Amino acid sequence: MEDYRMWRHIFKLDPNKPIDDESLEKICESGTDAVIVGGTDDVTLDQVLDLLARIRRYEVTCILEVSNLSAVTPGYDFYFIPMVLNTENPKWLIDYHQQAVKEYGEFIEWEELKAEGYIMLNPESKAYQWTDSKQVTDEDVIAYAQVAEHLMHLPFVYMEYSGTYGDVKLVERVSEELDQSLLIYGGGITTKAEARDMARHADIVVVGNIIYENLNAALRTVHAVHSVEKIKGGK
Ligand code: 1GP
Repeated sequence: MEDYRMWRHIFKLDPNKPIDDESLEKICESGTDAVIVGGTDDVTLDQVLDLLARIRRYEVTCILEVSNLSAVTPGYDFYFIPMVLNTENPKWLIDYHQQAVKEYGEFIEWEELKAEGYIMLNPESKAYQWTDSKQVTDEDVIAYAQVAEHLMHLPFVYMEYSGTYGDVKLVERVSEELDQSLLIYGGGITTKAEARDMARHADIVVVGNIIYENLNAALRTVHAVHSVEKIKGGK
């Protein structure tokens, strides 16, 4: 199985946004470490199957980020399971997960599942609003990251700024707290410099929207991320 602890760059494809074959080929052959298929809502099984079949023409590791139980299919390399740490509604933290296991537990290959402790940080984003997330201070964020690592032993902590570029200083502070959980940064990356600045502190940088707005700019982030060393060791 892929050593996800070595990954640095991931492209996230939104099943609700069309992408032509040529662009998809460029994404899959870009040298990125993995491609995530994931959207906030309205994700259908047809879309998830269609992207799976098209991405499977290439060698790249292919991940489904599960947001909707009716849109899950076998065949992906990994299934990333968001657990929203700063939600006000426990269904986004644990209830949907428990219900899914109750219903499908016997089919689950547990080693393909990886939990992501999400910290939603852009109140304007659909993901933040959809998951009933609440506003948090920097100290709250640090504490959530500590809970994720020390109490929950999650493989990933995901600082989710979806749609807006985040606070590099805060990403750096969270990074300094984590020794075991890998830090994923996602949100608003449009340039090489932005990608590089986050890659100095985050283990993994996720690039989403810009794929659909400026494909070449998106492709340039792969090399940008791979060309910088993460500052803090420990992992
Ligand atoms: C979204 O974190 C990802 O879940 C990436 O964010 O779409 O803003 O790049 P962007």
